[in-house]
Amino acid sequence: PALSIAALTLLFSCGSDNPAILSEQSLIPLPVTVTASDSLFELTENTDIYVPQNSEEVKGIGQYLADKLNPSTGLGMEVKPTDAAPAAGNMYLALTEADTTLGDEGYELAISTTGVKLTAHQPAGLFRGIQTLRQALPADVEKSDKQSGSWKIPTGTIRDYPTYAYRGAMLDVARHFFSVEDVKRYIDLIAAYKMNALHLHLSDDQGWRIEIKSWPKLTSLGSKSEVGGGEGGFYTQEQYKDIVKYAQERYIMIIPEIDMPGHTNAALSSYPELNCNEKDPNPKPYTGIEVGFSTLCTSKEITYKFVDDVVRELAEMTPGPYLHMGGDESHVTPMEDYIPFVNRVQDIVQSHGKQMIGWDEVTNASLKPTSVAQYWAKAEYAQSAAKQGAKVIVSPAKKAYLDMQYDSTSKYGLHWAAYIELDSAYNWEPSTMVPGVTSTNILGIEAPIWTETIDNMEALEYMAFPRLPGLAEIGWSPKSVRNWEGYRTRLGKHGKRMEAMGIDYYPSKQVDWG
Ligand code: TNX
Repeated sequence: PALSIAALTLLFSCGSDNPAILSEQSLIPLPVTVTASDSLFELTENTDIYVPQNSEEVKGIGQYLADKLNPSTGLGMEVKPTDAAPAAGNMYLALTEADTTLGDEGYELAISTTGVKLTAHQPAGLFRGIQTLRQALPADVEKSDKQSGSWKIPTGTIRDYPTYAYRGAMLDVARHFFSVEDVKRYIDLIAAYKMNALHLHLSDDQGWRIEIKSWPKLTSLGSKSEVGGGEGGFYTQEQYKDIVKYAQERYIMIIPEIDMPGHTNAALSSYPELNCNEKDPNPKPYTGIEVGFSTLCTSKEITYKFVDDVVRELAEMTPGPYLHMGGDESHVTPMEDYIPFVNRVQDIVQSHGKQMIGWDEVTNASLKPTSVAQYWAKAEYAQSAAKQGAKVIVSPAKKAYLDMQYDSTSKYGLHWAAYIELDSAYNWEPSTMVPGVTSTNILGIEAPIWTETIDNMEALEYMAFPRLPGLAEIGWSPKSVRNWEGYRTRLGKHGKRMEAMGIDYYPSKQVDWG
C-alpha cells in the first residue's frame, strides 16, 4: 500500500534533522521500544508544562525542561501544577505508582497530536525521558539563543529503561585541574546521554584537588601543581558540595576518588611524614607524566589516621554510596604491604558508611561483597572480583578510555592501550568482555578520561565526543537493539545536535555527517 497523502506531506514538509517519524529520530542511546505513528505534535505559544500538584521534585524537573526549551524556542513555557491531565496542546509529567516495570530510571514518553505525556515510576525516570524528548525535537532546540522555526515532535510512544544500573564517566582533574564551571558543563553533557555517575579523580602525583580541613597542606601546598607546571587548583568543600548538588539535580551521583597507596606524590610532598623516609624523604611537587613511583608508607600508623580523616571528610559531603580509593599502579608498594593496606582502607571506608570502589588491582586483597572493582586492564582481576562476590564496573582501557587517541594523527591523547576509532569504542559488549564476568557480576560501564595531555574543555570535548554517546548507549540500550551500522547512521544525523550543544567533536571519517 502506498503512503497516504498526509504521510507524504509530512515527509516532505520537515527538515532532514527532524524526520516526521519517531523511530527515525537519531536517538542516542537507542530506546528499548519505539512505536511510531504518522503525525506531529507542535509546541506553540500556548504550550505549558503541567506537573502533579503534590510533588516539588517533579516541579523541579518540569522547570529543568522549561529552562532547556525556552531559550531556543522562545515559547516561554511555564510549569503549572495540576491535579488532572491538562487540556490539549500541553506537556504533562507524571509519576505512576503502578508501572513498577519502569524501575528507577525508566520512562514512557507518549507523544500524540494533542500533547506530550511523560510518565515514570521515579523522578529520575522523568529526567531520563526528558533527554529523549530533547532529541525528538529539531537539533536547533539545543542552541542557547532564540531560533526561528517550528517545534514539531513526531508522534508515537517510547518505553525505555536502562540495561545497566551504573553508567558513568570519569574525569581526571588531578593531572590538569578543571574549574567548577567546566565540571558542571561535563555533567550537563553526560546527562544528555542518560549517564548517572561522574567519578572525579581528585588526587594524583601531580596534584591534590579537594579541601580536607584536617590536613590543610594537601591543598595549600599539594594543589599548586599539575602536568606541565601550570598553577593547578582545588575545590573547596563548598564548591564540591555545589558540584554534588548540581549533579543530583540531574540524577547523577558523584563518586570521589582519592588514589592510594600509589599516585600519591602530591600528598607525600605536602606531608613528608607520610613517606617511609627511605629513598626520598621529602619529595618535590611533580609535573611529569610517569606513573607508579610514589607510595604512602603502609607500615606507619599515621598513614591510617590520614586515610581515616580523608575518608571521613569525603563521606560527610558525598551523599552517594561509593568512595573510590584508587589502588592502581602501586609499583613501588610490595604486594605483601599492598594487600593489608587495601583491606584496612576497605574497613575504614565501611566504618564511614560507604562502599569501596577500587581499580582492578584491589582484587589482590579480600574484597567484601559490597565493594566494587573497576576493570581497566587485567581480565583475571575482574574474574577475581566476580569470584569474591564483588561487583565489577567495566571500563577496559582499549575500548572505553576517552584519552586514547582516535588514530596516530590525533592532536591529543595517549595510545598505550590502543588507538580507539568510533567503531572500536562502540563495537563491544560488557557482558562478554571477560569470560566468567557476566551481567549478574556487572554493575555497569564507565568511560574514563585521563588528562595528562588535555588541559581545556575544547580538548576534553574533542576526545570525549563522539565516543562518549556510544559508550552511554552500551550501558543503557539492550544488546539486541544495538549494532554499529545503525549507530553510525544515527550518529551522522546527531552531528548537528552536538554542534548546537556547542560540542567541538572529532568528525571521524567513519561517519557520514550529512
Ligand atoms: C593508567 S588507568 C592509569 C592512569 C593514567 C592512564 C593514562 C589507571 C587505573 N591508571 O594513572 O592516567 O593510564 O591513560
